[in-house]
Formats: sequence, structure tokens, C-alpha cells
Amino acid sequence: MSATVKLNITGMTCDHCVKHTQKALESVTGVENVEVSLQPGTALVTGDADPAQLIDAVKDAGYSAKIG
Ligand code: 9UX
Repeated sequence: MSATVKLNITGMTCDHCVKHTQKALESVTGVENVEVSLQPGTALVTGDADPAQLIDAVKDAGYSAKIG
């Protein structure tokens, strides 16, 4: 089963932040595809990852995330 989770991410201020977030999310088990957008600060994550792990991964990268 594959679903798309949308995260609202705060704290990203430049393109490099987007890459950090992208990498962090891609490293989570079950993630198939990640699209991070600086403006307005969102990530669309496809796959079957645990949403709590996605949020933790973003936090570990230095940003904040909420399911949106
Ligand atoms: Mo850009 Mo983001 O210089 O943590 S990488 S601010």
C-alpha cells in the first residue's frame, strides 16, 4: 500500500534547507518519493512510512514538521 502524506514544515529558509529535508525524509524506511517545497514549506511523501518517523527525521535535520 502506498499513500501520500503531506507535511507542513517550518524553519526552512533556503534551498539548502530543502535539500537537507529531502535527504532526511528519503532516509526513512518505506519512503518512495519526496517532494519538498521551500515556499510555502511543504513536503509530499509517498510510500508507506510511519508518519511519526517522518516528523522525527525532519526534527533531526533541524526543522519542524506537522502532518498537514
Ligand atoms: Mo540555508 Mo538551512 O544556508 O538550515 S541550509 S538556512
